This record gives sequence, structure tokens and C-alpha cells, in this order.
Amino acid sequence: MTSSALRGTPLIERYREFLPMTDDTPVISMGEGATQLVRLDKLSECLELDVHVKLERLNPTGSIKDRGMCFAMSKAVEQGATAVICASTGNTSAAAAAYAARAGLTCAVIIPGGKIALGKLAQALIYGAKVLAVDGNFDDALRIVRELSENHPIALVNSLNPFRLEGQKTAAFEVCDALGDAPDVLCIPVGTAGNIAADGMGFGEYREAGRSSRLPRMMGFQAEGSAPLVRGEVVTSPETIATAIRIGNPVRGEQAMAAMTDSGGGVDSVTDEEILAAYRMLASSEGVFCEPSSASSVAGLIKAHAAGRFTTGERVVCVLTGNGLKDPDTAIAQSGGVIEIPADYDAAEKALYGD
Ligand code: AN7
Repeated sequence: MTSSALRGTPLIERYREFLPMTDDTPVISMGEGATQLVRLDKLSECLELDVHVKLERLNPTGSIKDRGMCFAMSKAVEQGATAVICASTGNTSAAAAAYAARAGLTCAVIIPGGKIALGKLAQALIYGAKVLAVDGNFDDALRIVRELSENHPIALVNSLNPFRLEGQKTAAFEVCDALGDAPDVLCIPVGTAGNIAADGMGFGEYREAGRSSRLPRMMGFQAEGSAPLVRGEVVTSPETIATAIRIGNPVRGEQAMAAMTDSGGGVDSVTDEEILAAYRMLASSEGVFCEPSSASSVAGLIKAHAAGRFTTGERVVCVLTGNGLKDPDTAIAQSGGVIEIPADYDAAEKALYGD
């Protein structure tokens, strides 16, 4: 079946046998998952690898977060919740707000003030969430959200919520289904580390069920200024242009480290310069526009390749977790400026072809 045909079947129905669904679990869905894998021909040739990217921007709110959110929301409704809350660097808030709207729940999100991409803020607002911006970072926001969810009847839908990981792991299933088996290597950005922890579960469960024959080496990449797992300690003031992964205390860190290490992969960091170089290259050379955080997976691949961590011909999947359109400010700042001309033919010709 094609991706678009698959998208007609709710993600959590498609992988029902791998999820803790009950007869009472409603299916809250709007066409998530079944995202395309695209081969990067130029990068593959350059690195002598078989490199594919998984375009998670094809999810309903434009990021990978919809996978976990559709299931977390379904379970929240099953358990009788009427309200949900999350802390977010942006994408989780967009997903929570959208799925809450669809399920008829109220949604509150707490974001780091001034540090989320414009498109994500627009999404949370228009989907009708109550948006609180704290004078602090994601880790501060999560601390507050955890306490609120303990004191009030409001369901927490951050990746601390186990159902989020259950939904997120479907990305690993889809990679195996699309390629016929697990790839040699999976590269993915790391923020809260929920995704890579979930992928570890997904690849493991698929192999156990005989749906794939092996586990990929899982390589996670943090931004250098927000790299608690690489440094082995909490980062109190995380900084990076990749605001989605500007997180200093990953709640799924331990589980993620085990998954990465057990698979023969590991965690590393990439600088903002490396992230932005990959971000520009993906768009201008491969026609793939992702958000900066997502490009850290490709930046990490390039760095790991330079360090000799691949064998020629290996198959690599980089997960491009979010849509480039969410962060127009960075795209414009990273591009050549607009050339302004008067409204006449000669000026246009001169600007394009010179005198
Ligand atoms: C585009 O939205 O944490 O390691 O609050 O938006 O599972 O956290 C987003 C994270 C990668 C990292 N790429 O995934 C949030 C949030 C994008 C993201 C990550 C995020 P995790």
C-alpha cells in the first residue's frame, strides 16, 4: 500500500497488536504516521553509504510528536481525562493542542518564553490551548507541569507518560516495513530522549515478533550546548539554535543511553554550525526542508562518518523529526537575502543576468 493509502488507517489501528489497546480505547486519529522514506542520492554517493531520511513533517501537525500524542490522547480519554497538560519546546505543544481539540479535551502548555519557533507557537494558539510562557527553559517548564499534574485532575502528556513512548515506537516499525528489515544504523536527534528510547523499544519488539531480523546501531545526537547525555550530567543553562532540543535534563536519558549502548551505537553532540550546515545542505542540495533540530541527525551522520564509524555501503536512516516551515526565522536568516527590484523587465533581467 502507498503511504497515502496507509494514512487512511489510524496509526494505532495499524500497529494495534504492539500497543496496550483495550476494547475501551477510543481511536483518536487524523492521519498520523505512514511517513515517507526518501533516499538522499547525493549524500549517499558522497559518503559511500545508502542514506535515507524519514520525513516526519508529513504528520498532521508537522512533527514526529503526533505518533505518541495520538496514543497518549486516546488513553487519556479512555481513562476519563477532561484536560491535558505538557511542557514543550514547541512540537509537543502543537501536537497536544491539536489532538486535545480533536478529542474535546482542554489543553494547557508551558513553554520556555521567547525560545520556541514561531510556527509552533502559532499552532498551539490556534488549536486553542492555554499557553503559558515561563521565564525559564524547558526543564523549568516540565518541573512545574509535573507538579500541576500531581495536584490537579489534568493528564500529563510529556514523554514521561508511557503511552507517548508506545506511540512513538511506531516510527521504528515503519522503517522496518518500508525497507524490508531494520537498517544498519538509525540517526536521530535527542532532546528529552523519548524518541530514541521509543525506537529502541520498537526495533526490539519487531525483531522479537519476527518482523525484522536485527537491531540497528542507534546513534543519538544532541546539540553541543545542550548535551547532558554526552557530558554525563544535567546542563542547567542549555543553549542551541535548535530550540526543539534545547533541553538540559532528558527525562528518558537512562533508558535512551541503554538503548544506544546496547545496540552498538551511542550518543554524540554536534555544534550549531554543523547543524546549520546540514540544514542548508538538505534543503539546497536534496530539496528537503526540515527544522534545525531535525538536521542534527544528518549533521551527526556526517560527523560519525568522518570519525570512521561506518562500513562502505551501510544503510542509514536519519529521522527528520519536524517541518522546516515551523521555524521561518531561521530559514530566512540562513539564506541569501531577497533581491528587491522595481517592477520592470530590465531590472529583473539585469538582476539575473548582469549588464
Ligand atoms: C523536531 O516538543 O521535546 O528526544 O517539547 O521537536 O523525544 O525529546 C521536542 C523534541 C527532535 C527530540 N526533533 O525528541 C517538545 C520536545 C524535534 C523535536 C526532538 C524534538 P525527544
